[in-house]
Amino acid sequence: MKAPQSSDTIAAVATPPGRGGVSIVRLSGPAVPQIAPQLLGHLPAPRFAALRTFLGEDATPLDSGIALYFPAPASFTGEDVLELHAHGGPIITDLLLARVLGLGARLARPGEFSRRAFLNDKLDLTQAEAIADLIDSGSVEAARAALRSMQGEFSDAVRSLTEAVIEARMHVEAAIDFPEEEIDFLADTQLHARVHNAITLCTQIIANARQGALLREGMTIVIAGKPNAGKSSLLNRLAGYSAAIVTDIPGTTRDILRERIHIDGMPLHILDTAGLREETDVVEAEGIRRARDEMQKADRILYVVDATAGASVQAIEAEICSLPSRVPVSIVINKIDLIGVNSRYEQSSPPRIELSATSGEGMDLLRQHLKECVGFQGAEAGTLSARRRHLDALAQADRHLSEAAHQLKERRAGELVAEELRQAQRALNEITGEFTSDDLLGRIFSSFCIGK
Ligand SMILES: Nc1nc2c(ncn2[C@@H]2O[C@H](COP(=O)(O)OP(=O)(O)OP(=O)(O)O)[C@@H](O)[C@H]2O)c(=O)[nH]1
Ligand SMILES: [Mg+2]
Repeated sequence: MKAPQSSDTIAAVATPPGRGGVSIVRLSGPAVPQIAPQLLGHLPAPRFAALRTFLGEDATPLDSGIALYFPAPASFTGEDVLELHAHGGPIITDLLLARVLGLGARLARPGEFSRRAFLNDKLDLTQAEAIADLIDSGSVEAARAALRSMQGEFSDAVRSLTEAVIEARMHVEAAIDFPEEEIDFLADTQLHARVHNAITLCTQIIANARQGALLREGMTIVIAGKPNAGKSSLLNRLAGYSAAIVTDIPGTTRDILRERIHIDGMPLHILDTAGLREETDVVEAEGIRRARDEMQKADRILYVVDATAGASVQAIEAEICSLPSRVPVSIVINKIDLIGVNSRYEQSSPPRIELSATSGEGMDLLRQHLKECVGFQGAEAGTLSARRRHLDALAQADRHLSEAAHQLKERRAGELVAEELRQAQRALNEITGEFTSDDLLGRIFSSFCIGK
């Protein structure tokens, strides 16, 4: 599956553009031992920091700095790697890069160093992705989750799940190979236990990975409620500016409004929607239809209620029943300034926050609540940096495993069980990259930055 050793040598600036103390130009590939002497006088001793003059054409000095040589295979990419730590100015860096390109290296494509590390089995796909996530992380929590995945926690979890699936598969395939005993083999409680064990593992990984994906990509929160409840006012408060039109006319908002905000570095996508009621015209009807569409796709719904409307707890709960059942809901009782009560946060089920979008009182409680929803506070030791791609593959594996359990219980159809388990394994292999098309690899690595 993996490509043979690269024949060309790549180079790129590994540090961000601009001025700084140090800039690093990195090279990887078989020509490093030939390029280094022309640039540095001679090849530095492996893994020792060598202070050198970097030589241009005709041995004119370009700069002086540290050279580090990592011979294959003990390097990040698994190939011969040379790092040149020069002074951090754009001109010096460009000169140095041009020099190594002149000596036979070619400019690396985005993510090409990581791709080579992956192809040389230095890291698997989730680890490579975790490096990019670590660099991009917008919060300490996201960085921690990425670090855990980079160090292999996610891959290890997926691998032990794959092992569990393989065990079950071997059991079933043995049953198929000995058809006269098939029924007995498939009735074996040990096999049922194995499949269920795999399902439990899969559920656990999904929970941890889902948290990680939320940290990385942000939760999508839909603000919903009756007209005039103060949904747009709440969006404006969260966004910190007047993004949505607010009036006292019920039915002001019709289109979906989207804002991307950060709470202490945690990304959130907030959507304001049309108030839910028996619509009065076609435009509003379409707005409400879109609101319901977005609610289906949300990670959480903030259901806003006007505190002055005097709705009882039961009445509010009845309203919530019409929302998509799969999506968690938090109740926001808005306009407490009008009834003269203090802000409050009740960690009940569903959670309930009482606030005023106009005065801003209680907004800190809402922010705290949203952070808690992502496991942003407290010990989220298991959270692993993950992407939608991983969640999709895990969901697929979960579906096949459940189907396998069903086939096993209801029909005892060995061939079908084996096929479901095979599909589950395939989905899992896609996560770590043991079974990944070139096309997918291209998409993943091209989203990395150059020099990574
Ligand atoms: N006193 C007070 N008024 C509020 C508060 N929040 C919103 N309002 C007022 O309530 C009215 C409706 O607010 P909006 O934010 O437009 O309500 P909405 O839910 O977006 O309404 P639609 O878009 O029509 O569904 C406006 O006059 C706001 O000024 C609040 O916390 N306190
Ligand atoms: Mg509105």
